[in-house]
Amino acid sequence: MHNAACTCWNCPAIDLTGKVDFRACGQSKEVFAQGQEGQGEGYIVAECKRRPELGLYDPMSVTFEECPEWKRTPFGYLLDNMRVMILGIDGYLGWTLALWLAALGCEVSGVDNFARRGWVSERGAHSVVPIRGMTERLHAAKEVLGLGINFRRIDVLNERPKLREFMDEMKPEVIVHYGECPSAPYSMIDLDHATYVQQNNVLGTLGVLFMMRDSVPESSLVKLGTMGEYGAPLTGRPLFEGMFPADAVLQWDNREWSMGGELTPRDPVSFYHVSKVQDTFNIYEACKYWWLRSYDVMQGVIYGVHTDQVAADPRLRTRLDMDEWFGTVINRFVSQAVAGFPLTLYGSGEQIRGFIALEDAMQCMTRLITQPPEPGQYDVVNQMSGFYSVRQLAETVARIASTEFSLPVLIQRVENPRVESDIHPYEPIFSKLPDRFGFQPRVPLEDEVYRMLELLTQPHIRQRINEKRHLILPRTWWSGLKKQVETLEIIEEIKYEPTRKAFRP
Ligand code: USQ
Repeated sequence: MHNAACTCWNCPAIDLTGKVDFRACGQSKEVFAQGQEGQGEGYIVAECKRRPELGLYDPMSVTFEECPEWKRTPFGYLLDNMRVMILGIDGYLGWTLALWLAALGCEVSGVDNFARRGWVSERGAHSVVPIRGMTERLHAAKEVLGLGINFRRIDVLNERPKLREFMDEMKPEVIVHYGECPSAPYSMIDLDHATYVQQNNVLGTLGVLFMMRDSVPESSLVKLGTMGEYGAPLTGRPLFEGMFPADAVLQWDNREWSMGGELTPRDPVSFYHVSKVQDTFNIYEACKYWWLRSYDVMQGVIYGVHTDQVAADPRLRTRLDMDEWFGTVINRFVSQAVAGFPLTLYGSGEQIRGFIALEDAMQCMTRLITQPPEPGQYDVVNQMSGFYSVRQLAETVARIASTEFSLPVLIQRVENPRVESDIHPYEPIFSKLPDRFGFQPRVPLEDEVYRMLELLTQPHIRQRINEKRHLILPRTWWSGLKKQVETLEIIEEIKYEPTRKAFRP
Protein backbone atom coordinates (compact mmCIF):
# COMPACT_ATOMS: atom_id res chain seq x y z
CA MET A 1 0.00 0.00 0.00
CA HIS A 2 1.47 3.28 -1.13
CA ASN A 3 0.53 5.12 2.07
CA ALA A 4 1.21 2.43 4.69
CA ALA A 5 4.22 4.26 6.14
CA CYS A 6 2.54 7.69 6.38
CA THR A 7 2.09 8.79 9.98
CA CYS A 8 -0.31 10.89 12.00
CA TRP A 9 1.71 13.88 10.81
CA ASN A 10 -0.16 13.48 7.49
CA CYS A 11 -3.50 12.65 9.08
CA PRO A 12 -6.30 15.25 9.21
CA ALA A 13 -7.53 13.82 12.52
CA ILE A 14 -4.48 15.27 14.23
CA ASP A 15 -4.94 18.38 16.36
CA LEU A 16 -1.89 20.58 16.08
CA THR A 17 -3.41 23.77 17.41
CA GLY A 18 -1.34 25.19 20.20
CA LYS A 19 1.25 22.43 19.88
CA VAL A 20 3.16 23.86 16.95
CA ASP A 21 4.32 27.34 16.11
CA PHE A 22 2.23 27.96 13.00
CA ARG A 23 4.34 30.97 12.11
CA ALA A 24 7.38 28.75 11.72
CA CYS A 25 7.14 28.58 7.96
CA GLY A 26 9.41 26.17 6.24
CA GLN A 27 10.15 23.97 9.22
CA SER A 28 10.28 20.38 8.19
CA LYS A 29 9.47 17.26 10.11
CA GLU A 30 13.19 16.51 10.10
CA VAL A 31 13.76 19.70 12.12
CA PHE A 32 11.13 18.60 14.59
CA ALA A 33 12.55 15.11 14.73
CA GLN A 34 15.98 16.53 15.53
CA GLY A 35 14.33 18.59 18.25
CA GLN A 36 12.93 15.49 19.79
CA GLU A 37 16.43 14.12 20.06
CA GLY A 38 17.43 17.30 21.85
CA GLN A 39 19.48 18.84 19.02
CA GLY A 40 16.96 21.03 17.26
CA GLU A 41 14.80 24.02 18.01
CA GLY A 42 11.72 22.37 19.41
CA TYR A 43 9.65 19.26 19.54
CA ILE A 44 6.17 18.40 18.50
CA VAL A 45 3.37 16.59 20.21
CA ALA A 46 -0.21 16.24 19.08
CA GLU A 47 -3.59 14.94 20.05
CA CYS A 48 -5.81 12.74 17.89
CA LYS A 49 -9.35 14.03 17.46
CA ARG A 50 -10.57 10.51 16.73
CA ARG A 51 -8.65 8.76 19.52
CA PRO A 52 -8.45 11.22 22.42
CA GLU A 53 -7.47 8.35 24.71
CA LEU A 54 -3.95 8.53 23.24
CA GLY A 55 -3.40 11.87 25.00
CA LEU A 56 -0.41 13.89 23.85
CA TYR A 57 1.92 11.82 21.69
CA ASP A 58 4.55 11.98 18.98
CA PRO A 59 2.56 12.19 15.71
CA MET A 60 5.33 10.54 13.76
CA SER A 61 5.24 7.42 15.91
CA VAL A 62 2.05 5.84 14.51
CA THR A 63 1.70 4.80 10.86
CA PHE A 64 -1.51 4.49 8.83
CA GLU A 65 -0.88 0.76 8.71
CA GLU A 66 -0.85 0.62 12.51
CA CYS A 67 -3.77 2.97 13.15
CA PRO A 68 -7.19 1.28 13.46
CA GLU A 69 -8.85 4.38 11.97
CA TRP A 70 -7.17 3.77 8.59
CA LYS A 71 -8.71 0.85 6.66
CA ARG A 72 -7.35 -1.03 3.65
CA THR A 73 -9.02 -0.28 0.31
CA PRO A 74 -7.93 -1.01 -3.29
CA PHE A 75 -6.57 2.56 -3.38
CA GLY A 76 -4.49 2.50 -0.21
CA TYR A 77 -5.40 2.94 3.45
CA LEU A 78 -8.42 5.23 3.78
CA LEU A 79 -9.55 7.00 6.93
CA ASP A 80 -12.69 5.28 8.21
CA ASN A 81 -15.81 7.27 7.20
CA MET A 82 -13.50 10.03 6.03
CA ARG A 83 -15.40 13.30 5.86
CA VAL A 84 -15.03 14.70 2.35
CA MET A 85 -16.55 17.97 1.17
CA ILE A 86 -16.84 18.47 -2.59
CA LEU A 87 -17.18 22.01 -3.88
CA GLY A 88 -18.96 21.85 -7.25
CA ILE A 89 -20.71 18.55 -6.52
CA ASP A 90 -23.25 18.92 -9.36
CA GLY A 91 -20.62 19.03 -12.12
CA TYR A 92 -19.20 16.42 -14.51
CA LEU A 93 -16.44 15.47 -12.05
CA GLY A 94 -18.06 16.50 -8.77
CA TRP A 95 -21.10 14.23 -9.06
CA THR A 96 -19.00 11.30 -10.26
CA LEU A 97 -16.54 11.66 -7.39
CA ALA A 98 -19.32 12.05 -4.81
CA LEU A 99 -20.80 8.66 -5.73
CA TRP A 100 -17.38 7.05 -6.08
CA LEU A 101 -16.17 8.18 -2.63
CA ALA A 102 -19.48 7.47 -0.92
CA ALA A 103 -19.30 3.93 -2.35
CA LEU A 104 -15.84 3.61 -0.77
CA GLY A 105 -17.29 4.48 2.63
CA CYS A 106 -16.54 8.21 2.84
CA GLU A 107 -19.00 10.57 4.49
CA VAL A 108 -19.61 12.88 1.54
CA SER A 109 -20.99 16.40 1.69
CA GLY A 110 -21.05 18.91 -1.12
CA VAL A 111 -22.15 22.30 -2.32
CA ASP A 112 -23.09 23.72 -5.69
CA ASN A 113 -24.96 26.74 -7.07
CA PHE A 114 -25.86 24.98 -10.36
CA ALA A 115 -23.90 27.57 -12.33
CA ARG A 116 -22.68 24.97 -14.84
CA ARG A 117 -26.22 24.18 -15.90
CA GLY A 118 -26.74 27.93 -16.45
CA TRP A 119 -23.54 28.49 -18.49
CA VAL A 120 -24.42 25.64 -20.84
CA SER A 121 -27.99 26.93 -21.32
CA GLU A 122 -26.57 30.38 -22.01
CA ARG A 123 -25.11 28.86 -25.20
CA GLY A 124 -28.47 27.25 -25.95
CA ALA A 125 -26.93 23.81 -25.33
CA HIS A 126 -27.66 20.97 -22.95
CA SER A 127 -25.86 17.97 -21.49
CA VAL A 128 -26.22 15.36 -24.22
CA VAL A 129 -26.45 12.66 -21.56
CA PRO A 130 -29.61 13.63 -19.69
CA ILE A 131 -29.03 14.47 -16.03
CA ARG A 132 -31.52 14.86 -13.21
CA GLY A 133 -32.01 17.63 -10.68
CA MET A 134 -30.07 17.32 -7.42
CA THR A 135 -33.06 16.15 -5.36
CA GLU A 136 -33.68 13.27 -7.74
CA ARG A 137 -29.97 12.46 -7.94
CA LEU A 138 -29.70 12.22 -4.16
CA HIS A 139 -32.85 10.14 -3.94
CA ALA A 140 -31.56 7.74 -6.63
CA ALA A 141 -28.15 7.46 -4.91
CA LYS A 142 -29.95 6.32 -1.78
CA GLU A 143 -32.39 4.04 -3.56
CA VAL A 144 -30.04 2.36 -6.05
CA LEU A 145 -26.69 2.38 -4.24
CA GLY A 146 -27.73 2.92 -0.63
CA LEU A 147 -25.53 6.02 -0.43
CA GLY A 148 -26.36 9.14 1.55
CA ILE A 149 -24.84 12.47 0.46
CA ASN A 150 -25.28 15.70 2.37
CA PHE A 151 -25.92 18.50 -0.14
CA ARG A 152 -26.38 22.21 0.38
CA ARG A 153 -27.06 24.79 -2.33
CA ILE A 154 -24.33 27.38 -1.80
CA ASP A 155 -22.45 29.79 -4.08
CA VAL A 156 -18.78 29.49 -3.07
CA LEU A 157 -17.97 33.10 -3.97
CA ASN A 158 -21.14 34.96 -3.04
CA GLU A 159 -22.38 33.05 -0.01
CA ARG A 160 -19.27 32.79 2.12
CA PRO A 161 -21.04 32.87 5.51
CA LYS A 162 -23.22 29.92 4.45
CA LEU A 163 -20.20 27.95 3.26
CA ARG A 164 -18.30 28.74 6.44
CA GLU A 165 -21.28 27.56 8.51
CA PHE A 166 -21.49 24.31 6.50
CA MET A 167 -17.76 23.73 6.96
CA ASP A 168 -18.04 24.30 10.72
CA GLU A 169 -20.89 21.81 10.80
CA MET A 170 -19.35 19.10 8.60
CA LYS A 171 -15.72 19.55 9.70
CA PRO A 172 -14.42 18.00 6.46
CA GLU A 173 -11.12 16.15 6.67
CA VAL A 174 -10.50 16.81 2.99
CA ILE A 175 -11.96 19.41 0.66
CA VAL A 176 -12.03 18.66 -3.06
CA HIS A 177 -12.38 21.90 -4.97
CA TYR A 178 -14.05 21.47 -8.36
CA GLY A 179 -16.21 24.57 -7.89
CA GLU A 180 -14.84 26.73 -10.68
CA CYS A 181 -15.80 27.68 -14.22
CA PRO A 182 -13.74 25.24 -16.36
CA SER A 183 -14.02 26.70 -19.85
CA ALA A 184 -11.29 28.47 -21.81
CA PRO A 185 -13.65 29.60 -24.62
CA TYR A 186 -16.22 30.90 -22.11
CA SER A 187 -13.55 33.16 -20.59
CA MET A 188 -12.67 34.50 -24.06
CA ILE A 189 -16.17 35.59 -25.15
CA ASP A 190 -15.85 39.20 -24.00
CA LEU A 191 -14.79 41.37 -21.07
CA ASP A 192 -17.81 40.46 -18.96
CA HIS A 193 -17.15 36.75 -19.29
CA ALA A 194 -13.40 37.09 -18.68
CA THR A 195 -14.12 39.15 -15.55
CA TYR A 196 -16.73 36.72 -14.36
CA VAL A 197 -14.49 33.65 -14.78
CA GLN A 198 -11.51 35.23 -13.04
CA GLN A 199 -13.62 36.64 -10.20
CA ASN A 200 -15.57 33.43 -9.69
CA ASN A 201 -12.51 31.20 -9.74
CA VAL A 202 -9.80 33.28 -8.08
CA LEU A 203 -11.85 35.02 -5.40
CA GLY A 204 -13.98 31.94 -4.75
CA THR A 205 -10.85 29.92 -4.01
CA LEU A 206 -9.30 32.71 -1.94
CA GLY A 207 -12.39 32.63 0.29
CA VAL A 208 -12.09 28.85 0.66
CA LEU A 209 -8.49 29.23 1.84
CA PHE A 210 -9.42 31.73 4.55
CA MET A 211 -12.31 29.52 5.66
CA MET A 212 -10.03 26.52 5.90
CA ARG A 213 -7.56 28.49 7.99
CA ASP A 214 -10.28 29.42 10.45
CA SER A 215 -12.48 26.34 10.41
CA VAL A 216 -10.52 23.22 9.39
CA PRO A 217 -6.76 23.97 9.31
CA GLU A 218 -5.83 20.28 9.45
CA SER A 219 -7.99 19.37 6.49
CA SER A 220 -6.28 19.07 3.11
CA LEU A 221 -7.30 20.83 -0.07
CA VAL A 222 -7.27 18.81 -3.28
CA LYS A 223 -7.66 21.55 -5.84
CA LEU A 224 -8.30 21.13 -9.55
CA GLY A 225 -5.77 23.03 -11.59
CA THR A 226 -4.95 22.32 -15.23
CA MET A 227 -2.07 21.22 -17.45
CA GLY A 228 -2.93 24.35 -19.42
CA GLU A 229 -1.26 26.42 -16.70
CA TYR A 230 2.08 25.43 -18.22
CA GLY A 231 1.11 26.01 -21.85
CA ALA A 232 3.28 24.31 -24.45
CA PRO A 233 6.64 26.15 -24.35
CA LEU A 234 8.32 26.25 -27.75
CA THR A 235 11.71 25.72 -26.09
CA GLY A 236 10.65 22.11 -25.48
CA ARG A 237 11.37 22.43 -21.73
CA PRO A 238 9.76 19.45 -19.97
CA LEU A 239 6.55 20.25 -18.09
CA PHE A 240 7.68 19.33 -14.59
CA GLU A 241 5.13 18.75 -11.86
CA GLY A 242 4.76 22.29 -10.57
CA MET A 243 8.26 22.69 -9.22
CA PHE A 244 11.68 22.13 -10.73
CA PRO A 245 13.35 18.88 -9.67
CA ALA A 246 16.18 19.00 -7.12
CA ASP A 247 18.96 18.78 -9.72
CA ALA A 248 17.66 21.51 -12.08
CA VAL A 249 20.16 24.30 -12.63
CA LEU A 250 19.85 27.76 -14.19
CA GLN A 251 22.94 28.90 -16.06
CA TRP A 252 23.42 32.49 -17.08
CA ASP A 253 26.34 34.81 -17.61
CA ASN A 254 28.87 32.15 -16.57
CA ARG A 255 27.12 31.62 -13.27
CA GLU A 256 24.68 28.99 -12.12
CA TRP A 257 21.97 28.53 -9.53
CA SER A 258 20.01 25.56 -8.29
CA MET A 259 16.36 25.78 -9.33
CA GLY A 260 15.31 22.79 -7.19
CA GLY A 261 11.92 23.35 -5.58
CA GLU A 262 11.21 26.66 -7.36
CA LEU A 263 7.81 26.95 -9.04
CA THR A 264 8.23 26.41 -12.77
CA PRO A 265 7.16 29.12 -15.25
CA ARG A 266 3.49 29.21 -16.22
CA ASP A 267 2.34 30.16 -19.70
CA PRO A 268 -1.46 29.92 -19.62
CA VAL A 269 -3.45 29.72 -22.83
CA SER A 270 -6.66 31.64 -22.01
CA PHE A 271 -8.07 33.98 -19.35
CA TYR A 272 -9.59 30.88 -17.75
CA HIS A 273 -6.17 29.24 -17.53
CA VAL A 274 -4.81 32.48 -16.04
CA SER A 275 -7.35 32.13 -13.23
CA LYS A 276 -5.88 28.71 -12.41
CA VAL A 277 -2.36 30.16 -12.31
CA GLN A 278 -3.52 32.83 -9.87
CA ASP A 279 -5.08 30.06 -7.75
CA THR A 280 -1.75 28.25 -7.74
CA PHE A 281 -0.01 31.24 -6.18
CA ASN A 282 -2.79 31.91 -3.65
CA ILE A 283 -2.76 28.29 -2.48
CA TYR A 284 1.03 28.18 -2.38
CA GLU A 285 1.04 31.26 -0.15
CA ALA A 286 -1.75 29.98 2.12
CA CYS A 287 0.20 26.78 2.76
CA LYS A 288 3.22 28.88 3.63
CA TYR A 289 1.43 31.39 5.89
CA TRP A 290 -0.99 29.08 7.70
CA TRP A 291 0.37 25.59 7.33
CA LEU A 292 -2.53 24.55 5.19
CA ARG A 293 -1.88 21.47 3.07
CA SER A 294 -2.75 21.11 -0.55
CA TYR A 295 -2.34 19.06 -3.69
CA ASP A 296 -2.76 21.20 -6.77
CA VAL A 297 -3.86 18.82 -9.50
CA MET A 298 -2.76 19.76 -13.00
CA GLN A 299 -5.31 17.65 -14.81
CA GLY A 300 -5.12 16.92 -18.51
CA VAL A 301 -8.21 17.14 -20.68
CA ILE A 302 -10.84 14.83 -19.26
CA TYR A 303 -13.13 12.57 -21.27
CA GLY A 304 -15.54 9.71 -20.85
CA VAL A 305 -18.80 8.64 -19.30
CA HIS A 306 -18.12 5.65 -17.15
CA THR A 307 -17.75 4.67 -13.54
CA ASP A 308 -19.66 1.77 -12.01
CA GLN A 309 -21.73 4.18 -9.91
CA VAL A 310 -22.86 6.62 -12.60
CA ALA A 311 -23.65 3.71 -14.92
CA ALA A 312 -25.79 2.01 -12.27
CA ASP A 313 -28.98 3.89 -13.18
CA PRO A 314 -29.95 6.56 -15.76
CA ARG A 315 -30.79 8.93 -12.89
CA LEU A 316 -27.20 8.69 -11.64
CA ARG A 317 -25.50 9.63 -14.92
CA THR A 318 -23.10 12.55 -14.95
CA ARG A 319 -23.31 15.29 -17.58
CA LEU A 320 -21.53 15.25 -20.94
CA ASP A 321 -21.20 18.41 -23.01
CA MET A 322 -20.44 18.79 -26.69
CA ASP A 323 -20.90 22.53 -27.32
CA GLU A 324 -17.90 24.71 -28.17
CA TRP A 325 -17.73 26.23 -24.68
CA PHE A 326 -18.02 23.24 -22.38
CA GLY A 327 -17.41 20.20 -24.56
CA THR A 328 -13.83 18.95 -24.24
CA VAL A 329 -12.27 17.64 -27.39
CA ILE A 330 -12.79 13.85 -27.13
CA ASN A 331 -16.33 14.28 -25.80
CA ARG A 332 -17.01 16.57 -28.77
CA PHE A 333 -15.49 14.19 -31.32
CA VAL A 334 -17.55 11.24 -30.12
CA SER A 335 -20.75 13.34 -30.18
CA GLN A 336 -19.84 14.58 -33.67
CA ALA A 337 -19.30 11.02 -34.87
CA VAL A 338 -22.76 10.07 -33.59
CA ALA A 339 -24.30 13.13 -35.29
CA GLY A 340 -22.58 12.35 -38.62
CA PHE A 341 -20.82 15.72 -38.36
CA PRO A 342 -17.20 15.79 -39.66
CA LEU A 343 -14.89 15.86 -36.63
CA THR A 344 -13.55 19.38 -36.10
CA LEU A 345 -9.76 19.63 -35.95
CA TYR A 346 -8.80 23.20 -35.09
CA GLY A 347 -5.96 24.41 -37.36
CA SER A 348 -3.53 21.69 -38.32
CA GLY A 349 -4.79 19.37 -35.59
CA GLU A 350 -1.19 18.68 -34.59
CA GLN A 351 -1.52 20.35 -31.16
CA ILE A 352 -0.74 17.90 -28.35
CA ARG A 353 -2.40 17.71 -24.95
CA GLY A 354 -2.46 15.33 -21.98
CA PHE A 355 -5.66 13.32 -21.44
CA ILE A 356 -7.25 11.19 -18.75
CA ALA A 357 -10.46 9.14 -18.65
CA LEU A 358 -13.13 9.94 -16.09
CA GLU A 359 -12.66 6.71 -14.15
CA ASP A 360 -8.87 7.07 -14.02
CA ALA A 361 -9.28 10.66 -12.78
CA MET A 362 -11.45 9.32 -9.95
CA GLN A 363 -8.77 6.80 -9.05
CA CYS A 364 -6.14 9.58 -8.93
CA MET A 365 -8.28 11.81 -6.73
CA THR A 366 -8.91 8.93 -4.33
CA ARG A 367 -5.24 8.14 -4.07
CA LEU A 368 -4.45 11.79 -3.32
CA ILE A 369 -7.09 11.80 -0.61
CA THR A 370 -5.62 8.69 0.99
CA GLN A 371 -2.21 10.28 1.35
CA PRO A 372 -2.75 13.81 2.64
CA PRO A 373 0.15 16.26 2.47
CA GLU A 374 2.01 17.21 5.62
CA PRO A 375 1.06 20.42 7.42
CA GLY A 376 2.29 23.33 5.34
CA GLN A 377 3.00 21.17 2.32
CA TYR A 378 1.99 22.44 -1.11
CA ASP A 379 2.57 19.90 -3.85
CA VAL A 380 1.62 19.58 -7.48
CA VAL A 381 0.78 16.48 -9.51
CA ASN A 382 0.32 16.27 -13.26
CA GLN A 383 -2.74 14.11 -13.66
CA MET A 384 -2.96 12.40 -17.03
CA SER A 385 -2.60 8.93 -18.44
CA GLY A 386 -1.28 9.72 -21.92
CA PHE A 387 -0.79 12.48 -24.47
CA TYR A 388 -1.92 12.67 -28.08
CA SER A 389 -2.32 15.15 -30.89
CA VAL A 390 -5.93 16.06 -31.56
CA ARG A 391 -5.55 14.50 -35.00
CA GLN A 392 -4.63 11.16 -33.40
CA LEU A 393 -7.73 11.45 -31.26
CA ALA A 394 -9.97 12.18 -34.24
CA GLU A 395 -8.50 9.19 -36.08
CA THR A 396 -9.08 6.93 -33.06
CA VAL A 397 -12.70 8.05 -32.69
CA ALA A 398 -13.29 7.70 -36.46
CA ARG A 399 -11.79 4.21 -36.49
CA ILE A 400 -13.84 2.85 -33.59
CA ALA A 401 -17.05 4.60 -34.71
CA SER A 402 -16.78 3.23 -38.24
CA THR A 403 -15.49 -0.26 -37.60
CA GLU A 404 -17.42 -1.10 -34.41
CA PHE A 405 -20.56 1.04 -34.82
CA SER A 406 -20.83 1.34 -38.62
CA LEU A 407 -20.96 5.12 -38.40
CA PRO A 408 -19.68 6.91 -41.51
CA VAL A 409 -17.14 9.40 -40.11
CA LEU A 410 -15.28 12.22 -41.83
CA ILE A 411 -12.65 14.50 -40.34
CA GLN A 412 -12.39 18.18 -41.26
CA ARG A 413 -9.82 20.85 -40.54
CA VAL A 414 -11.43 24.15 -39.57
CA GLU A 415 -9.94 27.58 -38.86
CA ASN A 416 -8.51 27.63 -35.33
CA PRO A 417 -10.44 30.20 -33.26
CA ARG A 418 -7.82 29.99 -30.49
CA VAL A 419 -4.38 31.51 -30.23
CA GLU A 420 -2.21 28.44 -29.67
CA SER A 421 0.77 26.85 -31.37
CA ASP A 422 -0.36 23.89 -33.37
CA ILE A 423 3.12 22.53 -33.97
CA HIS A 424 5.13 22.37 -30.78
CA PRO A 425 7.27 20.09 -28.62
CA TYR A 426 5.48 18.53 -25.64
CA GLU A 427 7.16 16.64 -22.85
CA PRO A 428 4.92 16.39 -19.81
CA ILE A 429 6.31 14.67 -16.72
CA PHE A 430 3.57 12.71 -14.94
CA SER A 431 5.35 10.28 -12.68
CA LYS A 432 4.33 11.38 -9.17
CA LEU A 433 0.90 9.80 -9.23
CA PRO A 434 2.19 6.37 -10.35
CA ASP A 435 5.42 6.47 -8.31
CA ARG A 436 4.25 7.98 -5.02
CA PHE A 437 0.52 7.30 -4.98
CA GLY A 438 0.33 3.94 -6.73
CA PHE A 439 -1.82 5.19 -9.64
CA GLN A 440 -2.22 2.64 -12.42
CA PRO A 441 -4.26 3.81 -15.40
CA ARG A 442 -6.97 1.25 -16.04
CA VAL A 443 -8.90 2.77 -18.92
CA PRO A 444 -7.26 2.75 -22.36
CA LEU A 445 -8.43 5.53 -24.67
CA GLU A 446 -10.02 3.08 -27.14
CA ASP A 447 -12.04 1.37 -24.43
CA GLU A 448 -13.56 4.57 -23.13
CA VAL A 449 -14.31 5.80 -26.65
CA TYR A 450 -16.10 2.50 -27.22
CA ARG A 451 -18.12 2.89 -24.01
CA MET A 452 -18.99 6.48 -24.98
CA LEU A 453 -20.20 5.39 -28.40
CA GLU A 454 -22.29 2.67 -26.80
CA LEU A 455 -24.04 5.22 -24.62
CA LEU A 456 -24.27 8.09 -27.10
CA THR A 457 -25.75 5.97 -29.90
CA GLN A 458 -28.76 5.15 -27.74
CA PRO A 459 -31.70 6.70 -29.65
CA HIS A 460 -32.77 9.26 -27.03
CA ILE A 461 -29.19 10.51 -26.62
CA ARG A 462 -28.53 10.56 -30.36
CA GLN A 463 -31.63 12.71 -30.67
CA ARG A 464 -30.37 15.14 -28.01
CA ILE A 465 -27.08 15.43 -29.93
CA ASN A 466 -28.85 16.06 -33.23
CA GLU A 467 -31.04 18.76 -31.67
CA LYS A 468 -27.88 20.76 -30.89
CA ARG A 469 -25.72 20.02 -33.94
CA HIS A 470 -25.96 23.69 -34.97
CA LEU A 471 -23.85 24.48 -31.86
CA ILE A 472 -20.91 22.29 -32.86
CA LEU A 473 -18.90 24.76 -34.95
CA PRO A 474 -17.17 27.31 -32.73
CA ARG A 475 -17.73 31.05 -33.06
CA THR A 476 -15.73 32.28 -30.03
CA TRP A 477 -12.44 33.64 -31.29
CA TRP A 478 -9.53 34.53 -29.01
CA SER A 479 -8.95 37.53 -31.33
CA GLY A 480 -12.44 38.90 -30.68
CA LEU A 481 -13.56 38.19 -34.26
CA LYS A 482 -17.29 37.54 -34.55
CA LYS A 483 -17.98 34.79 -37.07
CA GLN A 484 -18.29 31.07 -37.33
CA VAL A 485 -15.12 29.19 -38.29
CA GLU A 486 -14.75 28.07 -41.92
CA THR A 487 -13.81 24.58 -43.05
CA LEU A 488 -10.25 24.46 -44.43
CA GLU A 489 -10.13 20.89 -45.62
CA ILE A 490 -12.07 17.65 -45.49
CA ILE A 491 -9.57 14.87 -44.81
CA GLU A 492 -10.38 12.08 -47.26
CA GLU A 493 -7.85 9.58 -46.10
CA ILE A 494 -8.42 8.61 -42.49
CA LYS A 495 -5.96 6.18 -41.01
CA TYR A 496 -8.08 3.22 -40.00
CA GLU A 497 -5.51 1.11 -38.28
CA PRO A 498 -6.74 -2.37 -37.42
CA THR A 499 -8.48 -2.08 -34.12
CA ARG A 500 -7.72 -4.38 -31.27
CA LYS A 501 -10.62 -6.07 -29.57
CA ALA A 502 -12.55 -3.24 -28.00
CA PHE A 503 -13.42 -3.44 -24.35
CA ARG A 504 -16.83 -4.79 -23.44
CA PRO A 505 -17.90 -4.61 -19.80
N1 USQ B 1 -9.78 21.20 -30.19
C1 USQ B 1 -9.97 20.82 -31.50
N2 USQ B 1 -11.26 20.62 -31.92
C2 USQ B 1 -12.35 20.78 -31.12
C3 USQ B 1 -12.13 21.16 -29.78
C4 USQ B 1 -10.84 21.37 -29.35
O1 USQ B 1 -9.03 20.65 -32.27
O2 USQ B 1 -13.48 20.58 -31.59
C5 USQ B 1 -8.41 21.38 -29.70
C6 USQ B 1 -8.14 22.75 -29.11
O3 USQ B 1 -7.70 23.64 -30.08
C7 USQ B 1 -7.10 22.44 -28.04
C8 USQ B 1 -7.35 21.00 -27.65
O4 USQ B 1 -8.23 20.47 -28.63
O5 USQ B 1 -5.82 22.53 -28.58
C9 USQ B 1 -8.02 20.83 -26.30
O6 USQ B 1 -9.19 21.61 -26.25
P1 USQ B 1 -10.38 21.32 -25.22
O7 USQ B 1 -11.49 22.27 -25.53
O8 USQ B 1 -10.68 19.89 -25.15
O9 USQ B 1 -9.68 21.64 -23.84
P2 USQ B 1 -9.20 22.99 -23.19
O10 USQ B 1 -9.84 24.19 -23.75
O11 USQ B 1 -7.73 22.94 -23.21
O12 USQ B 1 -9.77 22.86 -21.73
C10 USQ B 1 -10.14 21.61 -21.15
C11 USQ B 1 -11.05 21.86 -19.98
C12 USQ B 1 -10.33 22.67 -18.96
C13 USQ B 1 -9.04 22.02 -18.58
C14 USQ B 1 -8.22 21.69 -19.81
C15 USQ B 1 -7.00 20.87 -19.54
O13 USQ B 1 -12.23 22.50 -20.40
O14 USQ B 1 -11.13 22.85 -17.81
O15 USQ B 1 -8.36 22.90 -17.79
O16 USQ B 1 -9.01 20.94 -20.71
S1 USQ B 1 -5.65 21.42 -20.51
O17 USQ B 1 -6.06 21.44 -21.91
O18 USQ B 1 -4.58 20.49 -20.30
O19 USQ B 1 -5.39 22.75 -20.11
